[in-house]
Amino acid sequence: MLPRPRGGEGREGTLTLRSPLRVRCDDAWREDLEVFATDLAGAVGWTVRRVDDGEDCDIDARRDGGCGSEGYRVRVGERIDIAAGDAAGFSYALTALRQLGPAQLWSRTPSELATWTLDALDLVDAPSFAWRGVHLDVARHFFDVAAVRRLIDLLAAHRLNHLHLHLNDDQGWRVEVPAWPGLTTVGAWRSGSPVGHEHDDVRDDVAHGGFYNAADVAELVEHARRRHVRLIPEIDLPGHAQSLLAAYPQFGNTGAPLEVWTHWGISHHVLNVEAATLEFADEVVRYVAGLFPDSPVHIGGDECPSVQWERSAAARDVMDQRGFDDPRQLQGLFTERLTRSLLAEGRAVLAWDEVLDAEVIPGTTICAWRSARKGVEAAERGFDVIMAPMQHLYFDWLSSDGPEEPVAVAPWPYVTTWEKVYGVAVIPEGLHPAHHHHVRGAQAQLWTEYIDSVARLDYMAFPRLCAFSEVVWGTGGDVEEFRPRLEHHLRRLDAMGVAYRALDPARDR
Ligand code: TNX
Repeated sequence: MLPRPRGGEGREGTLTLRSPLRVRCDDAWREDLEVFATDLAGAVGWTVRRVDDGEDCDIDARRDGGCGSEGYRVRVGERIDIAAGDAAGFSYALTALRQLGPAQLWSRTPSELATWTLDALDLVDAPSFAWRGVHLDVARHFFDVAAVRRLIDLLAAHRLNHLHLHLNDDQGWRVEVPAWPGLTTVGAWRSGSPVGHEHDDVRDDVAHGGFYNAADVAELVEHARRRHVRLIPEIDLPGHAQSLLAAYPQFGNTGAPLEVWTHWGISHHVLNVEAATLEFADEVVRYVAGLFPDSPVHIGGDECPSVQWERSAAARDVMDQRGFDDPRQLQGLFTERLTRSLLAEGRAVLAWDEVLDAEVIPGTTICAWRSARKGVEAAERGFDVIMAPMQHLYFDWLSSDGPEEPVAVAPWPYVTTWEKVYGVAVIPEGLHPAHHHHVRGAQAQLWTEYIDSVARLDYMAFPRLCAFSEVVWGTGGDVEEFRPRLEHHLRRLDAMGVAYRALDPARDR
C-alpha cells in the first residue's frame, strides 16, 4: 500500500467480494460512498448498494471519534469493518481497500472483474500532518478544468489533501474578474513562449493562454470537495505582475505599455504603491477568494524586485511618508493590506517566505520555499509553516542526472530524485520540539515554465509525488522497503493512465 498505513497485520483467511457490494454507512458519508461507487463502476462495472441496519452487508462502516481526524481502521474478516473519525477517514479507508485489490480497480476504462479476494487483516491508520499539499502553476502554462480535475483525483488517490493553484504570473492571468475584464481579455494571453531553456533566448510565436471563469472554479471546488481536497487560490502580488500590467498599465511604475511576458524569470515590472493600486489589489484578491469559499488564501509575495520603486518619485514619497529607509519595505504595504482584509473576512492567509523580510501580521501561514531554514525561522517567530523547500520539493527540478531528462528549470547539479524526496524530513532539522506544532505539513511544487502538457506534468510529478505522499502522511521509512511497494504502485498509475517517469530508465532501456 502507498502511502504506507501506520499499523497493520495480516491474519489467517481470505474474503471474496463480488458485485453488487452491499455497504452500510453513516448517512453523512453517503457522498463518499457515491464517489467510491462511481470509481468502481468506471473501473470494473461493479454496483455498490447502500443498505440499512439489519440487512446483510459486505462493508460495515461506523463512526469512531477515537480514529482521529482523517483516521480510519479496517478489519477484513468474514466481512469488512471500517471505523472512521470523519468522512475523510471513511474515504481513505475505501482508498486503502482498493489498494488491497488488483490494480484494475484503479482503471479509468472498464474491464471485467468477477471476484475480488482480499487477505484477512487489520489496519490502523491516520496522518501525521494535516497539510499534505501540491502546488500547480497554471500561469506559466495553462491547465484546463479537465487536467486539474484529473490531478485532483490523483492527489486523492495518494491521500494528499490540498491543491494550491498559482493563478497569475508575469506570463499569464488565469481567473476571470468581471469588474476588471482586461485581466483575462488581455492578461490571459501571450504571443509566444521560450523554446528550450530561457537562457538559450529562443522564442516561438505560438499564442498561449486560457483562464477559468467563475463556473469553472465552482466545478473544480466541488470536484475537489468531494475528494477531500481543498483548493488554495494564490494571487501573486506585487511582483510577478506583468500580465496584470499588460492589461492595466496605470497600476505600474512607468505607465509604458507592456505585453504579457514571453520570457521565464522575474520581471522588473511590479505594481506601484499608490492608494488606488492597493485598493485594486484588495478588490481583486477578495473577489478571487470569494470563488473559493472555504479555502485559505495565498497572497504570493515572492521575488518582488524593487528597482522600479527606487527610481519612482511617487514610491519615494510614500517611503518618506511612512519613514521607510529601504524600498523593499514597500512590499509590506501590500502584504499588510491584503492580510488584514482577508483575516477580517475570516479567511486564513498564506504567503511565501519573503514576507518574513518585513513585518508579518500574526496569523499568516508561511510557505517556506527558499530553504528548510526559512521554515525554522518562521516557526521560531511563532508562525505556522508549510514546508516547501525547493531543494527537495520543487518538482520542476531534474528527476536525475541522466542524459534523458527533459530541459528543466535549473541545470545539473540541481537534481531531485524520487529517492531524495523520500528522504525529506517534514519537521525541519534544527527546529526545537517546542515549535514543532507550527509545522502544519508540506507541499510539493509544480512550477510549469518547463511543463507544457499533461504528459510532461505526469513525468515531473510521478513517481516523486508517490514518495512525497508517504513522507507527508508520516509513515516514510527505509527507501529499500519503499521501492517494491512503489514498483507495485506503478501498476495502479498505469491503470489510471499516468505517464510517470520510469524508476530507473537506464535499466529499463
Ligand atoms: C521560484 S518559488 C519562484 C517561481 C519559479 C520557480 C522555479 C517562488 C515562490 N517563486 O516563480 O517558477 O522558482 O523553480
